[in-house]
Amino acid sequence: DPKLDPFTTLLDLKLGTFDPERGPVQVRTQEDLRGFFQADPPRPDELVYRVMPVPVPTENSEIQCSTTVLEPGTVGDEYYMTKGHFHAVRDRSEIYIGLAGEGCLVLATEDGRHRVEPIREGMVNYVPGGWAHRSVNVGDEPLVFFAAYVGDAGHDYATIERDGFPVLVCRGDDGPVVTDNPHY
Ligand code: S6P
Ligand code: ZN
Repeated sequence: DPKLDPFTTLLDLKLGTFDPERGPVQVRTQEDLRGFFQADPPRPDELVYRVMPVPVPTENSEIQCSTTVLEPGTVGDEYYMTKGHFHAVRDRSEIYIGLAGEGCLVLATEDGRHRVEPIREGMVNYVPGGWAHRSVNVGDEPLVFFAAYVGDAGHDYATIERDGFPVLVCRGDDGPVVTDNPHY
């Protein structure tokens, strides 16, 4: 017998909000990102991003989805970004769809390969299993994207907190600059 009943929610394609909301909104402040940015947070209480979830059972047979709204800003030279994670079950994949703003998706494998892909309205990013992923807001407006991923993927933040990503995305005089992470 099916485990779930069908449901429908309305996604605001500009704001990334769901109506009705399906689950508790996750809020991440500068303080929550201490240790992920190179610099200490200058304004610990300031909002960096929110995740709006559509919770379903965390099983391989389901598809989780959520939207992320990442504010514009910097800590030191680094643009506001998500913590970033590997999926706890390493081979689980994910799809992002850009809804608003201007962003970068930084991806890395455990053996240190990396890629930087654009996130923009209408762009579909494929995140294959085995690639850690972090989104970065390189624009002046909120970066909004929709994500769908395998239900039992889970999140491994500890590896990123310890090692970081191979590259940093920083504000330069003529826009974003991708540099090697000296602490990786
Ligand atoms: C989940 C997916 C996104 C992120 C969200 C926040 O697999 O990749 O929904 O959870 O963008 O980023 P993070 O790294 O704090 O989970
Ligand atoms: Zn993910």
